[in-house]
Amino acid sequence: MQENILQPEKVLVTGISRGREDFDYTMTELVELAKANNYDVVGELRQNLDRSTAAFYFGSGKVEEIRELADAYDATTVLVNDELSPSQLRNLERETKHHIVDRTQLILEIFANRAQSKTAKMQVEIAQLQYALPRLHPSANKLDQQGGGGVANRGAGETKLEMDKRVLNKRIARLRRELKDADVGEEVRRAKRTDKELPTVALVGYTNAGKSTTMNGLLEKFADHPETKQVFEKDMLFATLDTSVRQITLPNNRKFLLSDTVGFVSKLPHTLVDAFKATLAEAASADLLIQVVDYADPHYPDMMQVTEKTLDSIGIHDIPMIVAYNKADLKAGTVFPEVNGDDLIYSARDAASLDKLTELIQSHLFAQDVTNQYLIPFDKGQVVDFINRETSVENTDYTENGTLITTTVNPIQAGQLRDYLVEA
Ligand SMILES: Nc1nc2c(ncn2[C@@H]2O[C@H](COP(=O)(O)OP(=O)(O)OP(=O)(O)O)[C@@H](O)[C@H]2O)c(=O)[nH]1
Ligand SMILES: [Mg+2]
Repeated sequence: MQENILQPEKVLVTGISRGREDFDYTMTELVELAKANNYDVVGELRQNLDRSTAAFYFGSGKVEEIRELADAYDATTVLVNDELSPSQLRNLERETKHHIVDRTQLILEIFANRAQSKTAKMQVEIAQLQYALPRLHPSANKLDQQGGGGVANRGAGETKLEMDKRVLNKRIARLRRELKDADVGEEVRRAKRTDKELPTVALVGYTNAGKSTTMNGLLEKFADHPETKQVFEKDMLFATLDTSVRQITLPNNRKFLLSDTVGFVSKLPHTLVDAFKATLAEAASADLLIQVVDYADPHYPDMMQVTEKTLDSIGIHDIPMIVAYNKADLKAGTVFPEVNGDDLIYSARDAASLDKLTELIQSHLFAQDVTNQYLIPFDKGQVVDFINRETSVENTDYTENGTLITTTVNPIQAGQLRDYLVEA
């Protein structure tokens, strides 16, 4: 293996409180995001301030302090905990004499580094271009507080700006067209086509909560084919950027589709949420959501709030949800697996936990199933085949009048088999 001779870039982590209770948590998370992007965090600077200032984001006096601290620590870049306006970004860069990266840009960089599939790459690029668009500026050296730039300032610079904007807009439009052709939903539809009306379950939640590990655990136990591909799981932020869909067939022959998708983080840039709508659409069409929570992280209540808010912002409401409190093995003294209504305390690495999760999924998806007895005449072999293949058979008897089968069926199958029903 080649040794990495590149020294990680040294950064200073900064932010203002805005009177928010989750300030501490978002600052801690900013450090994690910085590490995820291979930055070396050498210092931190916080300011208690209720509102950001239009020109500098920070209040008076702080900008000078940032410059001195960054110099003292030999930091090349200053990370800021919020998305900055174009003018705040320019002004801060000029006054601190350091490269400024705001939270949005940092998250965009991580996504860009992680993106593997063509679709993920296109989605990230759209988000990056949309971030860049309002930040193109012809007079980067001029102090301006409102970001307007001024109409009096017409000249060669502005012409170039217009041209740059046109190029970016054209690129965005082209990527959008290509994305539409690539059709992110294709994998899902393919799975649905071959398997008729299978119910779908989507794993959602904060990044690094254990969604992919949960999916792999269920696949190992119940995948339709032994060779069904596992999904990528890793202890890092945003390991998953694409949606994967797999079929699960339970021992009682009940089937459903399970999907794993991109995780959330606090202050997820709206350009990214927008760009990833197609990827997240799978969760939007699910019959059941499993919100995976990292129960071992002390900040898990904040993370749940962010998840609920993000789901809401992408238009996901009113889908039944199991809340699955994961990594119970890392939380000393926790008894697991434990079911409490629709909630589960579990570990994605524990077989008994996965059984409990499966029971919960079944109780949601198959609540309308009924157990019936059917009498199938001997000349209707294909009906017996259908029952054996598609339903959950409990008992089969061969009588004079045909095959007598006791089985559990869903409402659609009950309709299809109506003619053979033996009334109780
Ligand atoms: N100890 C322990 N570790 C777990 C458990 N579940 C997941 N992990 C670990 O947590 C890390 C993140 O798991 P992933 O499944 O990749 O998390 P994810 O929710 O898919 O994360 P993103 O794809 O980044 O959104 C991995 O290192 C897993 O091995 C668990 O129950 N116990
Ligand atoms: Mg994942």
